[in-house]
Amino acid sequence: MALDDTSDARAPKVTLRRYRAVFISDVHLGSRGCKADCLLDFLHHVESDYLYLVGDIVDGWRLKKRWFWPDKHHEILHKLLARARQGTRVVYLPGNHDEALRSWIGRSFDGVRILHDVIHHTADGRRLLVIHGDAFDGVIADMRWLARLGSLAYESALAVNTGVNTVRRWLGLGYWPISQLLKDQVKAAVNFIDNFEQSLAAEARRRAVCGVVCGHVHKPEMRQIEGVLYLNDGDWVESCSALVEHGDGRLELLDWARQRRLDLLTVGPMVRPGGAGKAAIAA
Ligand SMILES: [Mn+2]
Repeated sequence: MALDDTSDARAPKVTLRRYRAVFISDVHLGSRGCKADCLLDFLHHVESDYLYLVGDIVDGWRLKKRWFWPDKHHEILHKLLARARQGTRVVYLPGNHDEALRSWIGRSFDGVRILHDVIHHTADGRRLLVIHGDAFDGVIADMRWLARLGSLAYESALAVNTGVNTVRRWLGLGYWPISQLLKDQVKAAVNFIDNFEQSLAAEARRRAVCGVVCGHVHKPEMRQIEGVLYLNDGDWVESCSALVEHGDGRLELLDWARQRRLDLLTVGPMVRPGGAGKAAIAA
């Protein structure tokens, strides 16, 4: 379903927004969990001077298991890369799901720079470290079996989420993000997110920057941690969120789905209960 202004009467009109910088990550193109319609809608309405692709844009892990590459995923990748030709400074910081790109770090393609991490200078003179963040994921690094367990629990939670919400939709009720709830509990059990946030904040302090922009854990966040700004741009699998910098340096976390009042069940590929595709994976 197309989601431009004319085709969906429920979506409020949005004029083109121009930001100084846009940070997105964890799009997971090539996986069924990717909310492609929502991201296409975002790209339709948002332009920027800088565009940071903060990792896990393409899900190489999924693609290796099974090839899944719908036209919309191709369109997204094409649109993102085309921004560089249109004058946007595009930086791609590969994550763990697109780690194959890490062998190209330091090079440029079609004007898109590929780097491991980068310092972004905001309009109001702050320095922000931009990095995917998987290197600071203590669970993945130290306890792979625990990460796998968490991943399994998370996938089950997503399957339950889809089933519950299909029923809720039949009953005319709204979307209820149970997976977010369950994921929070599952991962809180191993202090996953908390450790991650603390580690990234510590790295920002070590590098003497004002803050850090990252992704990886699929949990949009903007808060101070012991004197540094922790900014997580979220993901396009569940939250459909982006971090943006306004012309004056002000930073804002955009909850795009909420802003556009899109029903999360009607955008993005549907996953049938018990079915053909598990949405998303662990961060
Ligand atoms: Mn990741």
